[in-house]
Amino acid sequence: MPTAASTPRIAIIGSGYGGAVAALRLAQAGKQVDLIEMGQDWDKSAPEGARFSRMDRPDARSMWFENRTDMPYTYLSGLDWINRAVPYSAGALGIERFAAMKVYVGKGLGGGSLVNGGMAVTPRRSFVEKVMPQIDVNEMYTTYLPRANSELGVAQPAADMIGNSPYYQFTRTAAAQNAKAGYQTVTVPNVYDWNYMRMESFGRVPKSALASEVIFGNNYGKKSLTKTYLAKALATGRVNVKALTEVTRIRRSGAAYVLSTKTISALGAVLNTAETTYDKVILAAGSVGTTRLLLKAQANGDLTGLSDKLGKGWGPNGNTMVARLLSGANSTTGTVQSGIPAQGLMAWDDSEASVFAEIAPFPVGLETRTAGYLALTNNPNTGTFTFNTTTGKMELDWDAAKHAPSVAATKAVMERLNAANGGATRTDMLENGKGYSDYFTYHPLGGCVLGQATDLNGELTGAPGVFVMDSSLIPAKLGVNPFVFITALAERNMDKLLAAGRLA
Ligand code: FAE
Repeated sequence: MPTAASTPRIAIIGSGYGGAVAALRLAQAGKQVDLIEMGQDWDKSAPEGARFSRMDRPDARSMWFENRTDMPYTYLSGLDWINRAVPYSAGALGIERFAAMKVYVGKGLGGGSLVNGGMAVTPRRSFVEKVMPQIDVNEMYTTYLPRANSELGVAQPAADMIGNSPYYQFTRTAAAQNAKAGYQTVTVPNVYDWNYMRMESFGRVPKSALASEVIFGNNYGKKSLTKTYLAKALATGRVNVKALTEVTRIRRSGAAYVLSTKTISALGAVLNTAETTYDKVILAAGSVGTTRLLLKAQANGDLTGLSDKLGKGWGPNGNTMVARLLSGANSTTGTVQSGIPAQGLMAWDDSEASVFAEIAPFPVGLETRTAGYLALTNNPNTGTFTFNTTTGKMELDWDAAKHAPSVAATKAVMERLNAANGGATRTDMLENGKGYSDYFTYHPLGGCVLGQATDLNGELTGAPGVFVMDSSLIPAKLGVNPFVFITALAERNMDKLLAAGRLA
């Protein structure tokens, strides 16, 4: 049915950072939108306090249709002690599995903001100038990054918590070891409410970050998107959330687009399928989700004329995880640990040896004398997604060889820490006895790169009226955790698209 240009039917696919920014800015511009999200609307699924599970007590709310948890640190002392069987259902943490790479993703209204560590870091300008020369970087640093930080509620960690709390002994010990090895320690801003965390430590409010909640969601304290962008967007009354609804196909129909959807119960039973026509479609299903929908549409002939750059420019943001077993005096990391990281080792100069190693907690309730790190690195390699029409699955060519420069850079830093402080890299916590992870990421980036598979505002080449708004726009790496930049880029693109009348 034709609609007047002033009332376009608009769908947003996915409700993470890109989707949440798009929903808010469209609603504020007076547009009605359908926000289609394959995961649960957790605020509706359960009362506050009962939405998410602890890391050490996983249950049906934890994993997205898995029979068992699959945590980044798989073992302790080589024992299969960490992962547990869980009921197969629509939990908050998903894993996209490829031949040699596992991509962790958030599932539900709020996307990755539900399960991530809240680390909200503005990338260094010199590096953004290198990786995204196609944008006006000045505008990002004067307008869009400040706006994103403000809307997301980013704050520096509380000095008293890092300085004195027993929950941050792990970070103090690692910081002292950085200093001894001649490395700089930096604080890592976060969207966790530090006042709330302080009250947790006093026992005045229900514990969340201090009770092993993070990767399966936080019941309190974390300003996930449902408390920031999405709360504002929903308050306009113009955003219609369709939760537990997956877009399975996008195809062109004249000047409009037909989305096929499948709505399920939390246990996975298909409740209905539908086809709905929209004038404008915003893809915000994340790097993997967006690229998969588009490559599938290209392979099936549902969308023609797409760029041959589609699927390219992917990377894991150089993510490499490592743990050191500390030795000697001053090597305790505490029997209690906050789930929210607060500091990192900064050894970044934009060269390929650059490492930003965030000091990661390992809150298992034991003194493990273990310093964990999530290292972000400057890996020169990129990956490519392709769609296999025989299996109907998207494939990714990232492997250990492509990851090797990230491992080498991280290893150089860890060896210097070990040489200065004693201690050794643990090989009893990751898969296959590895000391450095090269097979998973929390930070998938790229696949539908801005200005390559899209125009410079995110409109998909060959498909006018389809816009990409998420982490797939950013090629491969950023040098820091990505959600602040993803948010800022979506703000930029929405400003430009609305001003140009592309969403009218
Ligand atoms: P994302 O947030 O992934 O949202 C995509 C949404 O689309 C999800 O809700 C999906 O369920 C939904 N979806 C996918 N496919 C479909 C479909 N076909 N139909 C309907 N819905 C669909 O996308 N980043 C940081 O900056 N700091 C951190 O501390 C940090 N820690 C992390 C820890 C973990 C465990 C994980 C998994 C990620 C972490 N990240 C962190 C990464 C960050 O959350 C991620 O870069 C962003 O969430 C990506 O934002 P997008 O908008 O691209």
